[in-house]
Amino acid sequence: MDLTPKPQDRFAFGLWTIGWRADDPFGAPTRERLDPVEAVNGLAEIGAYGITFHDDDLIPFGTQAAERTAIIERFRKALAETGLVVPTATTNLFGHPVFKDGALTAKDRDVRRFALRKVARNIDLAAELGAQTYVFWGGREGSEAEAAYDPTAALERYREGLNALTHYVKEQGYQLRFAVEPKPNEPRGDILLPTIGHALAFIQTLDHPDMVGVNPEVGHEQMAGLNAVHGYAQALWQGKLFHIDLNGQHGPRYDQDLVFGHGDLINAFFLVDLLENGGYDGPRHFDYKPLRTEDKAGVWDSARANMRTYLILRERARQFREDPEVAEARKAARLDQLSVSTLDKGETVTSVLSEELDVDEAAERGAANARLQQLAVEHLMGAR
Ligand code: ASC
Ligand code: MN
Ligand code: MN
Ligand code: MN
Repeated sequence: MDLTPKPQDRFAFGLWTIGWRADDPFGAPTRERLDPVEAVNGLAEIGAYGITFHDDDLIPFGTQAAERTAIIERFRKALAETGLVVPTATTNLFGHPVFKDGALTAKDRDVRRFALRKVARNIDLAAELGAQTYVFWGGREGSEAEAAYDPTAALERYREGLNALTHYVKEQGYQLRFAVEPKPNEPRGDILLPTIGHALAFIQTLDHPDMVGVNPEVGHEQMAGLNAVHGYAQALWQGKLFHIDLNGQHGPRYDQDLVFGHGDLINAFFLVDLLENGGYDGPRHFDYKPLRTEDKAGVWDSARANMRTYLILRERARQFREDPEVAEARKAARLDQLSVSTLDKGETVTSVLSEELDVDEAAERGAANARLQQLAVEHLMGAR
């Protein structure tokens, strides 16, 4: 099995992932800041094709203009030297205390106007660096105190903000699409657009719904107790899976951001199967956090681990689909029938009114699901 990542695999990492200093609510950072140029070089070395960033990951909040230009030039030079690309960028609208009660949906109107400027400025940079997708993760867009909140008004402000920013992108002539990233909670007690489904419904209310899709994160759906594969599948089916965050999570608890596959491995297997066979052609972007226990070597081990897991699962999924016993079990489970329309062309409900079914006989038919699932698990385990 060839586990060497290639540029055509389109593996990408956030600068904030390998660069995470591992500070948590209970403890100080355990690692030094990672220089963005070192990040670019390191990612190129391990076979990634892309790097993504929040504005503040690259250019610390409050950096003056001359210094900002110098940082960008240094970064750009490293990209040119390594061939690494920036497929995606995003805005940090959660770190600075000014965003403690929201950004695009803050009750404080001055903060909302500041947030718009912060996004627009980084959109300019993203476009300059050739990004195709711009992500919106509304970490602080939410509440803990219901009495001090108005979710309807907040949704209206979220809509206004995203509309204004799509207008801005069009005015500037950029080729950027937006991707909204759902998350149910953390850092807020409750976050707006908590799941893929909420985000998909919200997007349809925007001025330019065609420009806006989703950027689901495996762990975020699992925090909501949902099946991530089904959420990604619905987004893909609706033409809205613009971008993805891959990582690992163990059920509904704090956002673990584990290495891809280090959480629910069975769900990860079926997710790779979906992405590889369902027509997703965007970057395979990892949004994970190297464990707080790790030193620099451990950080790079964990970065490689994400790609290795993906490549192994891709190969296992391929073998699963090529196994003749699986093909036969899929047929026995009537998976092929699910792809056949219920009514023939030209038929209406009236057409079936006179039909009869022996319901006792039909109710007795086994669905043959268990055998197929075990075949999948055995392929996943490398037992076949
Ligand atoms: C993002 C994104 C997240 C958060 C988180 C920040 O842009 O996709 O999940 O920010 O990684 O720590
Ligand atoms: Mn997360
Ligand atoms: Mn994410
Ligand atoms: Mn994250």
